[in-house]
Amino acid sequence: MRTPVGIVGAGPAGLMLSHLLHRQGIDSVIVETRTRDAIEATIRAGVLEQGTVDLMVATGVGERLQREGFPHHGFELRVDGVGHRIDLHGLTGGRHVTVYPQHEVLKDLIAARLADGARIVFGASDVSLHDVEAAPKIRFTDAEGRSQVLDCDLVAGCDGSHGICRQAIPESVRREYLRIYPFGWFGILAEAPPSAEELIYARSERGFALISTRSPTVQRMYFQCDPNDRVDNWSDDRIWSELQARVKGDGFALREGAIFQKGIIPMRSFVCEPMQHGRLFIAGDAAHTVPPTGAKGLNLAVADVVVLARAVADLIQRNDAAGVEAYSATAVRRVWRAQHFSWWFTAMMHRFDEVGPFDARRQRAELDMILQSPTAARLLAENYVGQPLT
Ligand code: FAS
Ligand code: PHB
Repeated sequence: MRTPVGIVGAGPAGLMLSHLLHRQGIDSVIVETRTRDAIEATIRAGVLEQGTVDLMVATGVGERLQREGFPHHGFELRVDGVGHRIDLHGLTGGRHVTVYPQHEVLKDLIAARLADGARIVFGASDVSLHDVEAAPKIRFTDAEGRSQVLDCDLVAGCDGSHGICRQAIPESVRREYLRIYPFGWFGILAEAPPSAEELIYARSERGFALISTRSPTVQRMYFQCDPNDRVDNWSDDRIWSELQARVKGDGFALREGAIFQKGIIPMRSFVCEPMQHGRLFIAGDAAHTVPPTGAKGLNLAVADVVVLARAVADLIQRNDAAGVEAYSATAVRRVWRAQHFSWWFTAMMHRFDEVGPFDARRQRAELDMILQSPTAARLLAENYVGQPLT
């Protein structure tokens, strides 16, 4: 098989890239290890920046998002049982976020790609990259067990944080930046009505909690936990009493329900530079991961491929290589901004057992600054809703 752009991975990065290239008349083939059903059932992100929503609407895949997504014009910072609203809309000149599950975004993108006649190879195995410097090839075994070779002009590595593409950038040129946090998030999905109109980010003596949502009947919640803890150490009763303890105050209590999914999410900040080597370009979690506190992961993946799609179109259609040559330098600027914000919000809202009394009080003072200074609150709001996609 031959295609101008071979894409490894059908997550938000790979699917959005294929979609944007298609809209510019450029063919691509996606090679994905998992099945369509598995991808469309993956519980992950839940918050879309305004830029991501605007892009989906502007490129014709936002119809269901506009119908079923929930615009959130603010969120609550709940500190030791007292709620403080962060007015995203007011503090950012009318911008907001939208709650719309990642797997619904993937369903919309896959449906659109297939309707446009795209080639998505689901259920591939033994995926490997070859000669990414000059004449890239993606070798894989398809779902029928046949070994295949995909010749490409360019390869986009959109295979997530545990994929193979990043490793194709030689260690001699690859620089990796890593921060591992001393805690994880215990995440649940529960059949329950919403406990609040907007998301609640809670900081308590017992640690962080996030009260998020998926729909009027399904709620998503997280609490800070020991990263090495085990899910089966936590009965549903123990989970609810822990969540209630972290948000209790001024008479507020969570509306409980049957928990039907639970898992522990590791927390780390990671960046790989450069995000390109020869004719290989990596995007999304393949190049960087953020702690989910700032809800940036999916949105950063989309931002990367907006830059990459334009650069690839310039190269293929106008023989102008400036964009692809500057891809990494362009994309990492936004990546580091989001890395800082995600670290800052995480550091401010989580409990760090190993910090001394000075840092504990300083952390609290930083939070008070957000609660008392509109300028500081605006900084939080602007980063939370995200920068417009260039
Ligand atoms: P993905 O990991 O989504 O996709 C990579 C794809 O590549 C997968 O389909 C995988 O099967 C495939 N693949 C892997 N190896 C392969 C190989 N060798 N060959 C072929 N295919 C291969 N982000 C937010 O913005 N907001 C949130 O609220 C949020 N919450 C999160 C909650 C959780 C629990 C987690 C884990 C993450 C969360 N994130 C959030 C971040 C998350 O959304 C990621 O940033 C996003 O999925 C990144 O998208 P991709 O880069 O496309 O990678
Ligand atoms: C989620 O709904 O999964 C979610 C929301 C906000 C975050 C992280 C995760 O910051």
